[in-house]
Amino acid sequence: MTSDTAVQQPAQDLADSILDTLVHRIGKDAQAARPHDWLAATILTVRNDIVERWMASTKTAHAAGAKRVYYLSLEFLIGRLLRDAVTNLQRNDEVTRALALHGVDLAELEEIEPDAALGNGGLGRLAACFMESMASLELPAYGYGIRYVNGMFRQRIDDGWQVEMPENWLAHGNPWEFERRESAYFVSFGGEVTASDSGQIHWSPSEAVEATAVDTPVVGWRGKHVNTLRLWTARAFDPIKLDRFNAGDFSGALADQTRAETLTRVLYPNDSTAAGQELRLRQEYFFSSASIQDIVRRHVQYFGDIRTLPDKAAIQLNDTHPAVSVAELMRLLIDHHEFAFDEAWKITRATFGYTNHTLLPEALESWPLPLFERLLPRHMQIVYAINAKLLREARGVEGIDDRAISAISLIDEGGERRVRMANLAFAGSHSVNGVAALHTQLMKKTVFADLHKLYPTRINNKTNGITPRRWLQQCNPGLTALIRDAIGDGFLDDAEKLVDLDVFAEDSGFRERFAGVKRSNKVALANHIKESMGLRVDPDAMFDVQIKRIHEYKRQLLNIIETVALYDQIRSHPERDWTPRVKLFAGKAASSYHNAKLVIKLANDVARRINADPSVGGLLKVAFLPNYNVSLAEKIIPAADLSEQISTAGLEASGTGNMKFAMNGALTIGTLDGANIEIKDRVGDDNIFIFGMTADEVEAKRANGYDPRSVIDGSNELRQAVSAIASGVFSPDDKTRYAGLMVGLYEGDWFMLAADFDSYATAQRAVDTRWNDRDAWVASTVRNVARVGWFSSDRTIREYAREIWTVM
Ligand code: 4GP
Repeated sequence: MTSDTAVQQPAQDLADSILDTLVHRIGKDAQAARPHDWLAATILTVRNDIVERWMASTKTAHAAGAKRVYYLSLEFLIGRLLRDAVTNLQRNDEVTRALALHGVDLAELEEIEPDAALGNGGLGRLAACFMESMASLELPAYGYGIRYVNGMFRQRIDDGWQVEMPENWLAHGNPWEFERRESAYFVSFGGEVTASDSGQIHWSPSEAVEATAVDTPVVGWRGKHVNTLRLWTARAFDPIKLDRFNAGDFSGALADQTRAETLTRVLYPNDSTAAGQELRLRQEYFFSSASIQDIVRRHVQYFGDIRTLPDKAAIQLNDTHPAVSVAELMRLLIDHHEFAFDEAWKITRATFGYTNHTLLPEALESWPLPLFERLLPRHMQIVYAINAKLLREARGVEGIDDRAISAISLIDEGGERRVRMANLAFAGSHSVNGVAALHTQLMKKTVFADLHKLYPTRINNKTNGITPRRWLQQCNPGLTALIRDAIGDGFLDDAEKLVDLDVFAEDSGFRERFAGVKRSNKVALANHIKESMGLRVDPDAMFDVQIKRIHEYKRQLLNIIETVALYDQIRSHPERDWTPRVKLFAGKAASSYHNAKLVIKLANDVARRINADPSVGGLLKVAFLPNYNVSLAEKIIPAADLSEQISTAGLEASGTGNMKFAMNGALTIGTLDGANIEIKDRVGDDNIFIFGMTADEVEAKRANGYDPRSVIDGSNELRQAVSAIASGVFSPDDKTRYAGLMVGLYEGDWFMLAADFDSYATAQRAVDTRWNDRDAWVASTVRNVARVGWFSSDRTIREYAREIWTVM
């Protein structure tokens, strides 16, 4: 056999298998097959390989009696899976060649795979990175969540406005998943709790749904280990009531089924209406209960004694959404396993860990007590019992006064009584962590100050990370190949080895190749922008990017106002040597978040005006790319030159986009917020553009009375930009569209855009200067890539594994 045929052989075998799958599983022949058929056939074929590794992983974990990690999250923003699986199995070339034998292009198939968007933003994407890292580090782990039929909405931009369309990722079925009918549990709601004479507690619920497991394999790097993402789907106990059906009441006959299906129908809605709130709490309990029942069942089956649960299971609560799990485990231990309260509490605390992802007050979940009690009467009793114990403990601690007691309490007594989920998660966990150093420090000082006084060793930090497989290797193959040429393969297994690249910042030949990779990524993105929105952008201009959820604290508005100011400047001083820039925005706004939606419209209005103005022609372009999701991020990030991380200091818990950009050779312009601080510490002050107030300065300014009006009036550029927007320069069709938004800046400016504006604009001009020194710019970008290997989620997961879960 020549070496050529040796290479060809597996591809031919694989091509045969894919065709066989196409015919026998999909029921099409090669002539009739549509791209989605080839996609399904390819996934199903690759999946065979994965399933074998999956079973082997499970058997090994069993045989070793290994402790398992359970990551409970209402969100998993996993994105597309084919490229992830094929790269992690290192079968890219083989699959490409096999499909080519059928005249099919793997890259085209990858593009039509739906983007699984079972999450809103940061904490959901983090969960997906963590799942991949846990598999890569060969830690036996399960992710538990909900299999939403409709994930994050699809964003359409109509005349500049966001329009939310349902996302239908399951339209063509989902070849990755396995439904496990045998793994089903009842999850109950409502009813009443009674106690027998002997004190035996009995909960008679008024309603029950069935939770069925649907499993997706998660392939680790080099395919050495495969874990499970177990998502629950809801079914009515009695799917159709035949008596009603026969009586002609068709919708009544199906009412239970509809009610059950609603539970797992959509990614949690805004909790602005009472009905929405109830659904959200139902979703939280539904998936928590099913997951805890599954964990307890598995433990008893393998290890017999439930007392050893904390030795064999570490349950991590991804924010407070699964916090009711604490009460659910207590219920099972007390009511089903007949433990005394204190012993149940000991087991529970030793098993749970809780991660907080935001200090924003509106995101701290609490449930109206009557609602909680109506839906979960037994859990309400347990919450009261936990609270009694907690407050007894607190009363004995020096320095804890009545004010502190009421802050520690699981029940918020100010106004309408509410159950505080963060306090429940905190009390029920042995570890409570923040997601970046500053955030953790602020947790201790603000929201959890009193709980921290009570349990001073419980709060710890685990700075976030990103998986370098998806966020470097897969999304940026050009850069990955260049790095391999320079420093070898080691960084693929240990991202911290990227540091070997540092010396190449000094190598002009390398810098040129590095810049060449960036340029071709920019050409690819420019083509995508041209095709998707008809806008031509120059790949030689600086790509200045802000992509993330649209939120006032993230300050897209600051960026837009600075863009308007720059536009003014370019027109007023056309003789200056302006740096050509393309300002790119993308992100979704919560459907009920009025100001965020207005910011999207403003970005689009500003873009329309600037892009049509020949006087700034090649110097400034603005684009708002619709429907931001994981796949779009994978296209944009490798092509970015400048990464905008400009939140009001103290408000962005960590950020993970900031890490992805730096790892792909973009320089950051940012505030001293979240993980930006740690990025700065690693890349060095010369390789990042920091501006604005620190978190302490923000706090002090707020305390001392901040007067935005005087700040705006004191800054020419800012005042002019604000007044242009307010007076309708960018909205001639509705001149007052932005008046309110701008008045908001004058009268309150809670997020302190005005206070940071001048410093931001100055930093932007420093960016221009550096850009114009090409060698210095590219050297800085190389140093960014070299120095951010620490932000691999492998490092983060190792820290969780050693310090919280004790599984390493
Ligand atoms: C996000 C935080 O806003 C972000 O800073 C952080 O990087 C991410 O979690 C992961 O820790 N929070 C959320 C949320 O997504 O829903 O609160």
